[in-house]
Amino acid sequence: MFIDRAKIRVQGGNGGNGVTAFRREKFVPRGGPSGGDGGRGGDVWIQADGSLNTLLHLKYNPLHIAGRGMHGEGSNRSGKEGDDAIVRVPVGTQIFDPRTDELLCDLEQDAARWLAARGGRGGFGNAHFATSTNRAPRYHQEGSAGEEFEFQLELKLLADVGLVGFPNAGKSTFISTVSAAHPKIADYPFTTLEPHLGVVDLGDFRTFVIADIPGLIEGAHEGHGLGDRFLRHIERTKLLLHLVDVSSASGRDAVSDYEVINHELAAYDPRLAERTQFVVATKIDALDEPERLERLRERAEQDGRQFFTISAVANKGLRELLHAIARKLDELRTNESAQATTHVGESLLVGSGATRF
Ligand SMILES: Nc1nc2c(ncn2[C@@H]2O[C@H](COP(=O)(O)OP(=O)(O)OP(=O)(O)O)[C@@H](O)[C@H]2O)c(=O)[nH]1
Ligand SMILES: [Mg+2]
Repeated sequence: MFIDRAKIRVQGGNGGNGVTAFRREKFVPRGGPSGGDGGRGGDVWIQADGSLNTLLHLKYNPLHIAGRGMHGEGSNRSGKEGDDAIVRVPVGTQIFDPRTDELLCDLEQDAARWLAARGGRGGFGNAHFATSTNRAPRYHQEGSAGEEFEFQLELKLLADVGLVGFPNAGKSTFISTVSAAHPKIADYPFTTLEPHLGVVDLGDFRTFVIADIPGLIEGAHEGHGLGDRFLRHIERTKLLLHLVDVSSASGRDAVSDYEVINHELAAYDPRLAERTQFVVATKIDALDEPERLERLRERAEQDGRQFFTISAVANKGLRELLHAIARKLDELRTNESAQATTHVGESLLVGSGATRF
């Protein structure tokens, strides 16, 4: 089962207590204070793990407590530190404060980690308190409690390319042909009930990640079909592949399908509707009315969108499409970094303008 929201409670380990003790040895009549310090409690970390893709494991296991520090002992022995607890989450998990909905951290990289709760300090033993005027203190300090918090976790999968389209458009067939992902495929709507990621490898270190999500239908933004909540998993993609079934067997109108999906994208988030979109006519091996294809091509061109035709089953048009995706991603990435540089440049300009005054 795929779960993309979970609430967890984290608790740093309590610090160990210091201890009051005195040296007792033969021939040492009045041994000094020798009570050691308590150990620190362990911390709780939330850490991204590339091998996970759901928050399911946290749904039924919401409490995470780090190890407590051991108490200090005689002979100036400090207590052992508590072990850290590590809460593993998929890459792309965001951590929110459930009281304010503030985003606290976005774990976008594998192995990135965030300190969620600090362990308590260990208490000092009596040896710590010995001074020239008080050589035999008979007190020690208790350890302090670890921090305790609740966090809301939300997974937004990280992919370069998102697949959108009606149920049965051929999204899962496409991703399973071009990557190692194996979502279920069948000739009924809503076969895919959860998102899947697939890595496409074009060789020469050119790889990108595609996300397949459940199909959308008219009114998805009002909860029709499976609703539009899975769109959050393509929010962070750079490019959308809009798959439209143009085969006559579909019994659907390709142009109206195309418009409905774009309408749903806009209703979910206008920025998603503006994202670079390739329009991809699918199942062209089963195309027996070419005008269906041509009408869709014209409609896509009207919107200034690149148009492709494929058949995942007959392996037609896939290579061209994949290479076009790789080129587009390169271009989008270059633009992004160029924009970042102008930003720096602009702020410098503003700075120098101000000093002229
Ligand atoms: N003839 C033909 N059939 C295809 C092609 N691609 C997919 N299909 C068939 O179309 C049906 C639906 O394919 P899926 O890949 O499950 O479609 P989907 O878009 O993932 O559907 P949902 O998961 O329900 O949203 C299946 O019966 C596939 O075999 C194709 O290129 N040619
Ligand atoms: Mg599917």
